[in-house]
Amino acid sequence: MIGDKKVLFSGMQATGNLTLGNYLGALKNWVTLCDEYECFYSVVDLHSITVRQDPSELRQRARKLLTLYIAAGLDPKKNCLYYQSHVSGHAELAWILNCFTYMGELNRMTQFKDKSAKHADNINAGLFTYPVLMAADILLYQADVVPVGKDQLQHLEITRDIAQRFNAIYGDVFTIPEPYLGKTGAKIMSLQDPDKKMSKSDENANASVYLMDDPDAIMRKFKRAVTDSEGCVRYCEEQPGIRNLMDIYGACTGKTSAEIEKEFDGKGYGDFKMAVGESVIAVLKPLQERFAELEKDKGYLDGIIKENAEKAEYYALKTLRKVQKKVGFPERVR
Ligand code: ATP
Ligand code: LTN
Repeated sequence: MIGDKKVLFSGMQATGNLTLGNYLGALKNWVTLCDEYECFYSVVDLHSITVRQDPSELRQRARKLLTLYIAAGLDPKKNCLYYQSHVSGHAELAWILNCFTYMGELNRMTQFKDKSAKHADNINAGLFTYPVLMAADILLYQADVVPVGKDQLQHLEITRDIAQRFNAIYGDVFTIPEPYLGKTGAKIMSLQDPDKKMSKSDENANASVYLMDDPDAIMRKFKRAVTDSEGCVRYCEEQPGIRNLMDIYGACTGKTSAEIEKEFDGKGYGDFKMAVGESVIAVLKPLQERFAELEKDKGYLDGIIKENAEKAEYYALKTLRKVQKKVGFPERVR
């Protein structure tokens, strides 16, 4: 708890361009959580180097992601938005937690198996201990809740195991985090294959709408979106493509599927796709404008980055000092 609020932690990697899925499924909902929770959202750049990165590109992407957090509506006065690499406690706690994590546990992580198959030429120890760093992120802030996608639930489970193991030895040091299962956003599917999640690492650019796409690109992608064969706008099992477009339209306009069916009664896919494209453009336009303004204001952003890192560091150090004492490191003489 911080004050009378529970703590929420989440992070995103600055790899790839954010998609409409990331926005409607995560960011848009994050914006609503700061009244109820004390929120920390990190750009997890330490995690990013588990895969080889071009340094200047990584730096640019990280700044872009942090700017996007704000452009999407996360108020940096109410949410702590910061770079993981600016708070050294993440790496320090990760080291300690490494000594409380078993090889066997890490061997079971499916993301490690997937990523090592994908990057067979660079199966580094960081990739293997990635979940321990993630545990450190979460435990450092004594987070109560962690909003994550399904693919990260296994990492949250190991975080809980590590925290419980540590607490069993040293007493109540860490809060045991829960996955955040509150009002989650729509799961947005690929525009080219509605059985697959829209994902920023998809190689087919037509499969995803990126948050920075211009109106022409957005309309083009929706016109090309894979639809079904019934020819009508109806929310049903047999029409995964149309269902996905209805989810997107609903998330952008606030309309229910019944309202959408009524609105497009007697109309074909063409009209509907145009309307979906326009609704997405209307949602992304203010975000893009705000992003452009923020990018120009270097001084403002730098100020936010510094202030938020200091705030994160304050809470991180509180936990780290406690942990260091518990494991038996000598006290600091000031
Ligand atoms: P990658 O392709 O690199 O795995 P991703 O686009 O799948 O990335 P993540 O970085 O894993 O996205 O996830 C960031 C957040 O966005 C998570 O909270 C996740 O649940 C959410 N998210 C990602 N894709 C979608 C989607 N298609 N629909 C809804 N939410 C999504
Ligand atoms: N592994 C996560 C990103 C991530 C994270 C975290 C999410 C790193 N640390 C802590 C929640 C809490 C991912 O790839 N989506």
